[in-house]
Amino acid sequence: MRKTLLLLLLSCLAHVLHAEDGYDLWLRYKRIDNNMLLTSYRKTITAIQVAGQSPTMDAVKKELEQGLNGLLDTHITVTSKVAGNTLIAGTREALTALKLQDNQTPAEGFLITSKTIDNKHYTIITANTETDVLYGAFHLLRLIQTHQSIENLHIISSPRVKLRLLNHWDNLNRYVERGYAGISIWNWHTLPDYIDDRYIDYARANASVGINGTVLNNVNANATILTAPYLRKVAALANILRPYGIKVYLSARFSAPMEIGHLKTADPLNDTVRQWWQAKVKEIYQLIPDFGGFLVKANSEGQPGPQSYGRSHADGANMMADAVAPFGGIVIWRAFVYDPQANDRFKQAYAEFTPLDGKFNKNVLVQVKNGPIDFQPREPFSPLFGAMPQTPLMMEFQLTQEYLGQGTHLVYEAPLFKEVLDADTHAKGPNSSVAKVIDGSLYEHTLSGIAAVSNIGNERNWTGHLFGQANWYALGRLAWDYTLTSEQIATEWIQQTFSNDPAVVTSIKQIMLTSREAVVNYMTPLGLHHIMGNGHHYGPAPWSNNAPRPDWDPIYYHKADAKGIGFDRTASGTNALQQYQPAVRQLYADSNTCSDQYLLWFHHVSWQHKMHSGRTLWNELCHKYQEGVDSVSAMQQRWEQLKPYIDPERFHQVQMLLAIQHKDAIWWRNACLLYFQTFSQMPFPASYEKPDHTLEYYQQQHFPYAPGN
Ligand code: BDP
Repeated sequence: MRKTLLLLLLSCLAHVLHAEDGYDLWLRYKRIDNNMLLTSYRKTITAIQVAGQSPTMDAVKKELEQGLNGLLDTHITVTSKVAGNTLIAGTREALTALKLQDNQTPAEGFLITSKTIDNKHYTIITANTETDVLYGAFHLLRLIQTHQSIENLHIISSPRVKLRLLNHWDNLNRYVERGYAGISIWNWHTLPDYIDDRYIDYARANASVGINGTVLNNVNANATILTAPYLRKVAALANILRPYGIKVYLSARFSAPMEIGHLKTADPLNDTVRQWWQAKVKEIYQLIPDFGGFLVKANSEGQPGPQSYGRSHADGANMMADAVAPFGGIVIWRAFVYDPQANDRFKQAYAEFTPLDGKFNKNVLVQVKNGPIDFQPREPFSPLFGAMPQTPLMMEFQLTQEYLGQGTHLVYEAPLFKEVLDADTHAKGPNSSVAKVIDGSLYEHTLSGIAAVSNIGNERNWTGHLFGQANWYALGRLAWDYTLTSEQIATEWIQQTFSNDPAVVTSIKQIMLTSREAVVNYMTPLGLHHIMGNGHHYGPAPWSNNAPRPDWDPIYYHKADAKGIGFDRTASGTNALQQYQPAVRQLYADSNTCSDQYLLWFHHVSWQHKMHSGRTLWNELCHKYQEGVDSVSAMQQRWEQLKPYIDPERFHQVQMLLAIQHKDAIWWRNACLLYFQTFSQMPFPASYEKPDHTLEYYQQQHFPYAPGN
């Protein structure tokens, strides 16, 4: 009781001093609130020495100073003399000059080690590159933020994946497609002259989790970004991000040679077109010598592409790859394609891309969404993973929660990412996980990458929902090391963002770790998918049947009728299952053995079908929807109990959003079940709360101004 009161008092005091608005993300650097640890940290590090001078080493010094001054509540000495109890950071080369080099420095990544020389204690961060030293500095700060001992360190950490990228879907007018956190952080109007502090803090946050590249603009690209005035703006951002090891990439519109180059064609095999791209690329590299390359969405959802000229995706990608190759650039070509004529959208990307395996240039990666449809709450892994051995495939995840409750639902996505990365493709026998395809190890590719559609906007706390920050954080951590568990990542994030109090950590972790299954259950349980509202994708609309294309309509996906529900993708249906290896196919092929999670992804199942639980499918569906709602109630209750331990601003914000999430979960449950009941004609089980509105009521809800559309 006394402890609670004291905590309350302390938290009030902290509030007066500095309102917590979430801007500082996981880099809050608050004074260590454990005196024993604080004393030990202060003893271990009394000074810092940063070897070498450069914009990156200046960033290392600034971050260590800011971090240690805050965490140790001290004024850390910056020294140039080697004295005891010093934290020394520098590249291997710089430390050789100090006679401190260590031959365990990894080729990529960093080494943090404690050393005693002449009875003096040193903590040394070293690496081959300055950026890797910066990653090491952030790692050391993380150790302190998460209350770990730093007296006797020997840490070697190397990234598993080379390209760790954010994809901004930001338009030049600052509107963010599928963005729920305000408008774009890139203020194109005031660039290149005005440099918002936010750009620097964005760079710090990314570097702190190892993100090393960013695609600044929407894949539905506007060619204007490739004009000279905009390239100068891009160059200004590249200059800010460079010291933090972040390369800039651009989404390129395939028809740019026509739109801004005034050519008659964008045919990738036309010489004038090729010359246009070569000149454009030269212009870019003159401004941005370390420009990363292009991301391209082509012949997808109305975007221009090589197929308009009878050419293949490989022809298009290679033409651009040829242009960037002399400068060390790459092309990331998206595999997100589907055709309204096809009988199953699931099969499309595989059908179009597998025949092109081996036809892409060396500096092309094909970027594949995690699942075959589109970032749904749960999808089986895309069958392309493991099916293009000669092509480096890059993972595309979505941080912005287009299909996961958008800006108002708390959904921790690491379990979703892990589920996909850990899935076994069986492409080269067992243990051929998607992660091994992605990191290049399965087929010995040197290029490898993970990208995620950003959830960042200009809202004060960056991501709109405070817990969206955890997804950004998790993306970086997993791209660096996908063997980390969702729980480890959540723990770190909570400790840095909220508190190291074990009770607080356990409780928030519980909320986070149950949140993904909750959203699956209250939106699309048992393998349902794509049953949200058309266009804006907000809320349930399983009845929707009038989109401009059949494959944008929910009825295309759930196929509910008097007999049952679900999409038959077995041999008796579209046979999409054929695209997987036999061992994977076997997991899903039989509706009696297929796991509940994927049942309606692959089978049209009778309402009376007996589930593993012993319930009928109909009752199981009701049960799952109810379970989803109940999970959100449990999340709310847990959050309420955290009130004394969390600053009032962030507590209240999350509290209000959880209330919306609860309301929305009930809405999803009721709307979906009332609609599916028109087919099943079966009663709701007794345990299920009766809907408070009619189906017609739900069908009449319209959201013309839902954000992000
Ligand atoms: C869909 C989004 C759409 C994107 C598209 C894409 O609804 O806004 O443009 O993906 O990834 O999920 O290109």
